[in-house]
Amino acid sequence: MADKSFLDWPFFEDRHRALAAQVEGWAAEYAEAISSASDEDAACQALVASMADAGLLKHAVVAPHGGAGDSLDVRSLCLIRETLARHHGLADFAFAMQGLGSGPICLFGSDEQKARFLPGVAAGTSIAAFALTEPDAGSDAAAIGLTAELSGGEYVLNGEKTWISNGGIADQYVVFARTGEAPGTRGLSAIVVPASTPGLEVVERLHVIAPHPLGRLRFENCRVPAENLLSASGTGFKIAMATLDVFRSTVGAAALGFARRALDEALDHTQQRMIGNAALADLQLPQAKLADMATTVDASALLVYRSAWAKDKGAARVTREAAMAKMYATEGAQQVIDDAVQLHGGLGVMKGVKVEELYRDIRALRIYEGATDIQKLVIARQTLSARAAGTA
Ligand code: COS
Repeated sequence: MADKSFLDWPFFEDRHRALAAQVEGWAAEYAEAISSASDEDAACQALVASMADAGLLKHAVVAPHGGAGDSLDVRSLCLIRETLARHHGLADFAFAMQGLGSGPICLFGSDEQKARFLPGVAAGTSIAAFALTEPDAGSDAAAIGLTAELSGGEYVLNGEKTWISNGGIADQYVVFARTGEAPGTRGLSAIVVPASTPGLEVVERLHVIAPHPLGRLRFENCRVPAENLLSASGTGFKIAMATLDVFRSTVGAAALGFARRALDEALDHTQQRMIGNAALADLQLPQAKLADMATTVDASALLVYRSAWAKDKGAARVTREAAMAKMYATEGAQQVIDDAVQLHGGLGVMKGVKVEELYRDIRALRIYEGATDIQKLVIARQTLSARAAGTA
C-alpha cells in the first residue's frame, strides 16, 4: 500500500484529496488490465476512452471546452500522473499525452481554437500529440528546420518530426515550425495540424524499451488553414517552453509514481525474503537502501508539488522549479528503481516482475521533455539571472 501521507501537505486542497482517491479507484480497476494488451496502440486508445468515461481527461484541458477549470491545475495533473504511473506506465503515458498534446492550445489558443480542438481531447474522441523534436533539433529546440510558409491563407508545411509520442495514433498534432520572422528562437510558430491533413504521413514507427506509440512524421506540402496558428507567428519557441514549464513538473510526478511503486515492491520483498533466520528487511545493508529510497521519494514529492503549487498559485514562470522537479525526481527514481531491482536479486531482472518493468519505464523520463543535462542548464541560468536581478 503506497504512502499517501503526502496528501496532508499544505500544497493540497480537499478537491485534490478527492481526486487522488478517484484516480486510485480507476487505476486499481483498469490501468493494469487495459495496459497489458499486447497491441500498445489499441491499449492506448482504450485507456484514453476509459479515462474519458471516468472524467479524468477533463483535467487535461480547460473549461468551458470540456475541462475541469478555467486554467490547467498542475497539482491535479501531477496527482493523476503519479497515481497512474504507480499502477502502469502506459496509463500514465496515455493521460500525459492528452495534456501535453493539447497544452499549447489550452495555454495559448483563442476561444475559437479551444472550442474546435479541446472538447474531443476531454471526451477521448481525439488523441493529441506535441511535435517539437526533429532529427537535427532535440535539446537545441531553436534549431527546428521544418518550415511553414504562408500562402493564400494557408500554412504550407515541409520537413520532418521524430520521436513524436502518439505518432501513428494521434488525431491532432501541435507542430512547431519555422515561419522565419527572425533567426533562431524568434522565428518559430506553433500550428495545429489534424492528422488527416493531406501531406502529413507517419513514415516510421519507433520501438523503445517501454513500448508506447511513437513515430517519425513527414510533412510534404501539407496545407493547414492560417487560423490554426496559435497566438502570434514568431512566438512558437516561447509557447513550447511555457508548455514545458507546466508539463515538466508532471514528468517529475510520473517518475515519483514509478519510484513509489518500486519502494513498495522493495518493502514487500525485503520483508518476505529470508536470508538464514532473518528477513532482508531486518539486515542493515538492505535497510540503508530502503532509507535512501524513502528519502528520495519524499524529496522528489516536495520538489514536484512545490513547483505545481507555485504555478497554480499564479507564478508567471516556474521554469526553475519545474526543471528542478523534473531533474531530481527522474534521476532519483532511476536510483530508487535500481535499488529495488538490486534488493530483488535475480528476480529483479525477470520479465513479468514489476521492478523489471519499472526499470525500463523510468529510463526515457531522464531524456524526454528536456534531458537532465538541459535541466541543469536551465536551473543554472535561472539561478544566475535571479542573482543578477537581485531577486536571489
Ligand atoms: N518561458 C517563456 N519564455 C522562455 C522560456 C520559458 N520557460 N524559456 C526561454 N524563453 C524565452 C527566453 O526568455 C528568450 O526570449 P527573448 O528572445 O525574448 O530573450 C527566448 O525564449 C530564447 O531563450 P534562450 O536564449 O534561453 O534559448 P536557447 O536557445 O538558449 O534554449 C534551452 C534554451 C536549451 C533551455 C531550450 O532549447 C530547451 O529547453 N531545450 C530542450 C527542449 C526539449 O525539452 N526538448 C524535448 C522536446 S519534448 S519531448
